[in-house]
Amino acid sequence: MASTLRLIVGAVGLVALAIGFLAAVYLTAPVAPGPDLARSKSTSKGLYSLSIAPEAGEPQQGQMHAWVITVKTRQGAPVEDVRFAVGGGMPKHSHGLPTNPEATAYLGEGRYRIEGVKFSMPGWWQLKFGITAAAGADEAIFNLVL
Ligand SMILES: [Cu+2]
Repeated sequence: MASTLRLIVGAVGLVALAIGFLAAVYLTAPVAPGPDLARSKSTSKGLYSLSIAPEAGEPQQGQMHAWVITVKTRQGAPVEDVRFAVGGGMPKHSHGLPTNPEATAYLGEGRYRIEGVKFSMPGWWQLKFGITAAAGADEAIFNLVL
């Protein structure tokens, strides 16, 4: 009888140890870093500061929609006469955008409308903006998760 009790206490102790070990592993495991979802950032060479916003609510999967991108100098002055190259895709799927978005209008104050954006599936997308203006050519990548 005493030996059975010792066995049970031992088994319970082992289970507790295992749970403690798993909890320690789980709690100290590094959290997988998600993509940076900032919608305002400097271009890679620091020539411009960009911010993007969907023109009419958050984009839905499969829906053609437009973004407004604001281009400012490092000092914060609106940038006019920008030439854009818009690209992107899904980095985890190795495919590009299903459409060819374009800047279609200058809205003033450094703001431009980018039309023809479509995210055809859920997941992690990137929008890449090549910016060419008086200060030179630069680019930035924005991450979006649908
Ligand atoms: Cu995909």
